[in-house]
Amino acid sequence: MNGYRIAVIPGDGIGGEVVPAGIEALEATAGRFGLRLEFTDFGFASAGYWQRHGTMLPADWEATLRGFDAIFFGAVGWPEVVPDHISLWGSLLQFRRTFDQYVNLRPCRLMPGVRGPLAGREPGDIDFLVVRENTEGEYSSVGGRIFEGTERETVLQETVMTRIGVDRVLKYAFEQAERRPGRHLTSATKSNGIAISMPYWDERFAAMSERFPDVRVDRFHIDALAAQFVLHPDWFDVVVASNLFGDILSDLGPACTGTLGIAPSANINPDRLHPSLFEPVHGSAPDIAGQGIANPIGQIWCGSMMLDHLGHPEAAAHLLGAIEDVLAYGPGGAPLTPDLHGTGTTVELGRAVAERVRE
Ligand code: GGG
Repeated sequence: MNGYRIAVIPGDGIGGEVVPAGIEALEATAGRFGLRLEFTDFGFASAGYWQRHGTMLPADWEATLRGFDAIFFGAVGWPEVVPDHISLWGSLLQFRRTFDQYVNLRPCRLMPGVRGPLAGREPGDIDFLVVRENTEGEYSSVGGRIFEGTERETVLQETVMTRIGVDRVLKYAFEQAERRPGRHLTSATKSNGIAISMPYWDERFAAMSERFPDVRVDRFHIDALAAQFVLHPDWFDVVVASNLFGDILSDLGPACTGTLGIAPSANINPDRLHPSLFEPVHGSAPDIAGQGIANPIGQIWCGSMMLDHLGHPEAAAHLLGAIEDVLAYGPGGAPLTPDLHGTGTTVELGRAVAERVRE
C-alpha cells in the first residue's frame, strides 16, 4: 500500500508553526519514495476551538478521525484560555484512550552537531527508547473532592493499573529490547513509597521477564533513575515506565541531549485496530509562540516514526538521516533554531531538512 490519509491537528501555540515544517519534510520524503500522503487539516483540539464551541472536540470527532491512517499532531495547551487539565483531558487523552494507543514510544538520542549539557558525550553514547504506558496508571479520572471549601477539604485521585494494561506495555517493551543490540530493559518503579500499585508493576515485570530470557533487566526507583539519566545516560537502552513516570523521563532524557525541541513521540495502537498519533514531546510553548523560532525537528522526526509505523522503514530512515545530516552541519552550516544555539527560523530549519531529503 502506498497511499495514506493523514489527519493533521496543529493544536495550540507552536504546534501551528512546527506542523507545516513536518508536512513539508513528509511531502519531500513521499515524493522520493513514491508514496501518496493526503493531509486533511482539523482546527479542533485547540484553545481557539474551545473559545468558539466551549468544548475541545466536536461530537463526531471519533468517527471523523477513525477514517484516517494516522494522526499528525502538534501540541495542546493554552492556559490563558482554557485550564491545562481541561484541554489535555478534552483532546489528547481522549485520542489515546479511545484509539487504545497504549504505547507511547519516545526515543532519546544525542544527535550529531547538538551540544548537550553533559560533558564528554559523543553522538552514539546516548541512544535509548522510553516506552511509556499511555492509557492508565496515574493519568486516571478516578477520584474526587469532598468537604469542598471546608477545613476538611479532601482530594483523592487513584492510580489505575490493570493486568491487561500493564502486561501489554511490558510485553511491547521487552519485544523492543529483544530487537536492539543492547538487549537491556530498565523498569522505572517507586515500590518503596507507592506501596500498592508499584509493587504490582514490579511483579508483572518480573513475570514478563521470564518470557524474554535474552533480555537483561534492571529496575530503579524513579528518583534514582532520574539521577542516573543525568549521570549515566549511556547506560540505558530501553526504559519502560508508567504513564506519569514515562512522561517525566521522556522530558528529562531529551533535556540531557541538548533540547526538548528535537524529541518525537508515537502514540501507538500496536494491534493496528485504530489510528496511531504522532506528536512531539514538547508542548505548545506559549512563551515563544508566534516568533517563528520553534525547533521543528521533533515534529519532523515524528513524521519519520509515522512512516515507519505505516510500513515504510526505508523512507523513515531516509528522513531521520536527513535530520541527522542537517544537525551535523552545526550552527555555522545549518539554520539551527535558538535552542540549538543558532539564529535560524522554524521555516528555514524545516526547509533545510526537506531539501536534504531531496538531495
Ligand atoms: N505535543 C505534546 C503536547 O501537546 N503535550 C501536552 C502535554 O502536556 N502532554 C502531556 C502528556 O503527554 O501526557
